[in-house]
Amino acid sequence: MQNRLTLEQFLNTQAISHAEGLEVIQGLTQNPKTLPPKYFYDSKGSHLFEQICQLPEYYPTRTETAILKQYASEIAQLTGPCELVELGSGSSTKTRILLDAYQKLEFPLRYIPIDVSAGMLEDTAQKLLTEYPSLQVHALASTYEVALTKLPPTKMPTRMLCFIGSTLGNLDLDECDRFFSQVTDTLTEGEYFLLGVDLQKPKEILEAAYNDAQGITAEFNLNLLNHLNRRFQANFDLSLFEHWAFYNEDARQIEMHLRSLKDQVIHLRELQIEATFAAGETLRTEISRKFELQQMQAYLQAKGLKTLKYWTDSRQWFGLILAQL
Ligand code: AVI
Repeated sequence: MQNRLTLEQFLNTQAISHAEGLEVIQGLTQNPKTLPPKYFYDSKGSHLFEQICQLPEYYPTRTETAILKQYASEIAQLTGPCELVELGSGSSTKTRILLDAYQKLEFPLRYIPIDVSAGMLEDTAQKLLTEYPSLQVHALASTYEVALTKLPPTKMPTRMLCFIGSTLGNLDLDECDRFFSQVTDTLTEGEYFLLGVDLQKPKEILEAAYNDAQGITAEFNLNLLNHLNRRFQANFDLSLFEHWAFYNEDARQIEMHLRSLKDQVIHLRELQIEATFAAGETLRTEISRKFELQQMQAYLQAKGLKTLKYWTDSRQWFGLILAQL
């Protein structure tokens, strides 16, 4: 089994990269305070996210899964034999639907999962190798930006870069533009891009999805502070912050924040800084943009990615787009 798995690490697990240090210093000292959502995903955060995906209120995973189940074989037929590269692969649950479809057509299976959680990546890769006896896995423990510069040479006739789960929604417009420049620089002409996007819908449904009754999303949000405590030797007290998520209708995005319950000063020893929070002040930890299918296709087109086909569910809550460079 060993020679069917390659695992490469491109993460700074011990040393804190200069860029990350600066990012955190800037994010915690500016007004308003913000941090990128990648800080959710330590090992506990990755597991909490898996739990979120099962919540009754969190419709995106269930809806995208149903679309994939219905159309995976059509996707496989459209691309033909194809190497699957997945950004933010997590437990690869939805990817199995694609792998099944390619396997059913007797296409060779090669999968390049990319995730910042090295533990989750390795566990998942081992499980997949047992489940798919002919599968080859080349896993990259990495951020997207680095991974796209480190992709192994293709061993198949073509590649499909999968960015499902509406993770695109967690990037702001500038980040999105930079991301697509990197994607189109990485893919060669004729290669595919599979994109899953969460669509606009009534505010009540959106807000319920990010304020679940069991409080798992709140735990996920607060766990970011634990991650910072460990990573940067900080002293955040989780009981002195609360989860706050709402739909910003003008920006068409869910915003997740952590709100300080009192005036407090946080020390981040590793970065040699103090972050001052006033009572009620918030740290924005995530945006989750909600899209419109037509607009997204036009956006992709402007970036050089032509939509071959798109699919949605009966309520039009989620969209899946297959595009080609
Ligand atoms: C990973 N990402 C697409 C999720 C989302 O819905 O934006 C992250 C998440 N945050 C809270 N719940 C789920």
